[in-house]
Amino acid sequence: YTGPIRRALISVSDKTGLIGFARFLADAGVEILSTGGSAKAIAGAGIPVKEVSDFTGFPEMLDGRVKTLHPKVHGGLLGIRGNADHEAAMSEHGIQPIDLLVVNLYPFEETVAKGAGFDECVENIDIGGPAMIRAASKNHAAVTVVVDVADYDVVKAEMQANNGATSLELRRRLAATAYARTGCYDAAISAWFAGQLGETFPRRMAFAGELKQEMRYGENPHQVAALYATGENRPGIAAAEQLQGKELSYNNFNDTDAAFELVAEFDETACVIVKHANPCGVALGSSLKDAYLRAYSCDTESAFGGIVAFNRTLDGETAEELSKLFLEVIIAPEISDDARKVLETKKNLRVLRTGGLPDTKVGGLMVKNIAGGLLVQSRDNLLTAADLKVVTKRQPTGQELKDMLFAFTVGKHVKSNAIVYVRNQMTVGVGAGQMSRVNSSRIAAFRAEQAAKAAGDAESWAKGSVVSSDAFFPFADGLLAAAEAGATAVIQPGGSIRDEDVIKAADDAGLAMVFTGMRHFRH
Ligand code: 93A
Repeated sequence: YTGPIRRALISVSDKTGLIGFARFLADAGVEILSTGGSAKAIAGAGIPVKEVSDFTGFPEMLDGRVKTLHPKVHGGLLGIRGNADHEAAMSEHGIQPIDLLVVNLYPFEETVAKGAGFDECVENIDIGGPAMIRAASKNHAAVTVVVDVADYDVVKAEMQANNGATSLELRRRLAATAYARTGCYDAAISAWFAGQLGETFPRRMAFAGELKQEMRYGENPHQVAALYATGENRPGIAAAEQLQGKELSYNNFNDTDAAFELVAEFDETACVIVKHANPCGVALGSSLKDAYLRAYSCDTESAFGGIVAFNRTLDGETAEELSKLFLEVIIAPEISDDARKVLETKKNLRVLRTGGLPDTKVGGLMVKNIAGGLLVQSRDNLLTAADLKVVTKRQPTGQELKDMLFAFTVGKHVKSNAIVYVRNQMTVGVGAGQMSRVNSSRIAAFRAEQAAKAAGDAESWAKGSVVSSDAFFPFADGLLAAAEAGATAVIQPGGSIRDEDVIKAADDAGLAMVFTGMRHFRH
């Protein structure tokens, strides 16, 4: 049977749009069955409705845990239309077909998100709803299933255009959506449960996400791409509000994430400029404008077409400076009205506000695809500050120590091998993504010379700087390259079998060096 919809079962927690849709169905001559709260809302609007308990002849019971779990409901959803055996069994048992199922589930995800206790979360695990959704979807040859308020309109439009019937194509599409919904629902429940048990790696893991945006292309034009929001309660790029500009591209999302996660590491006023997911300038400043200008001066060449992130409200005077450069994205917790006015004239420039800064210390898992699997690890959410060990004869000065911690923090966000030169709370040279540490050192030193040149200074900005390495120096050469460039102090994890050689080289060169005991590879 694929004729007009004659009987619908409606059971919804989110009652948005319910009355309008129910009225449309009633006017189309559809008999409406419904559960307690939904039935009450429908009847309250003066629309004819039959309680499911009247339909099944069985009361809702056990505090609503058993409402729709009845053969008259599931038989009505599952019986194959036009199958003689099924139809005989249905009529023998007084089972009437249900052609349309409208269900949205108990708000389990929202209950967890609002921090509810264990029992309340458990009580919000919907059983009857998913059972009906899965039954109706299996029988999509005849049954239309709606799990999303946003789909009321397409069903209505098809019924109107089609004498009250829906097309097989739409029913299949809705069934696919419905299984995705129950899949994500169970993924959320299982993730929550694993968390309650303290299990980081349960035997099976499902990842739930909601399509937020399809992009014109991926990392390259021949790749397709989309953003799925995980619903994590974390201010950041996926949940940011875009105030102006072109749609964000895949690379924009990736780079902006890198920039914002780094700038959020600092308590002081800071600015980060990112290109190709690596910071090309990071600085603290006496003001936001000062931070930006200092970050920019680190590498004026690479900053062109870059992503700029701030950890303070973007103000007008900083926006004036930003508007002098071609940029792809600006992101900040808040954007002041003055700044908005200044940036408005740049139609293509993407401006994002996140409403806050993420807690960079928070835990959680990170996922990366490999052939045939997913690599999962905890976030690199730690940074040693208390545990520094001075290993050289010379103690670092207070300023060196401050700069070393700044450099090591930046280094955590630079692709390995990562070498970062810092002077006075700003990067002066970044060496990223090289296969040999000594080459990263050379590149960083070269960048410090270029920065000096661009500023009209005779002496490399590496002079009097400190240098950070994301992993230990396996040989003295990387360290010697830094000393040669003019660095006076070194921060690195330590732990090489040649640590003694490296320490001796540092002592010979008069450097101060601290070991953090913690490595920060990033690939
Ligand atoms: O507790 S349940 O798992 N048991 C059921 O038999 C059942 N049937 C529908 N929850 C059940 N539902 C859910 O009730 C629906 O998925 C919907 O979210 C909610 C609607 O309840 P009401 O109409 O009373 O507001």
